Amino acid sequence: MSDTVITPGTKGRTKPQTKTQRPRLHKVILVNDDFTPREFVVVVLKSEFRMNEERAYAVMLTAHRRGVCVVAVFTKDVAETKATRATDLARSKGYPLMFTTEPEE
Ligand code: TYC
Repeated sequence: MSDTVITPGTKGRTKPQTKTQRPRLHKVILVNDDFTPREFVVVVLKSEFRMNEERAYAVMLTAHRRGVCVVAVFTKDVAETKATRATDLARSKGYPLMFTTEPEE
């Protein structure tokens, strides 16, 4: 699919106007739960989202306190793949930790 939209030229113009549309970005959201250990959340954020310890801890704590935290934004495919990988990793260790995605406004 092309990201370039050709709009019809208006009267008197010879050149059509072109508008380049950036792909809409999607947020990956970390959801709090009562069971996943804090340390494990930090491990997942570091391994799947390439965060350092300090950043991963801050994101984990925000989700813990507020219920959710935006981890990062990506194109739709990348956001969904990363959210699925991170959630599957938690599931493979028996934790209910969840990552979701939603389009940015
Ligand atoms: N609330 C969890 C606990 O107290 C830790 C946690 C933080 C879990 C963030 C999920 O997204 C999360 N063990």
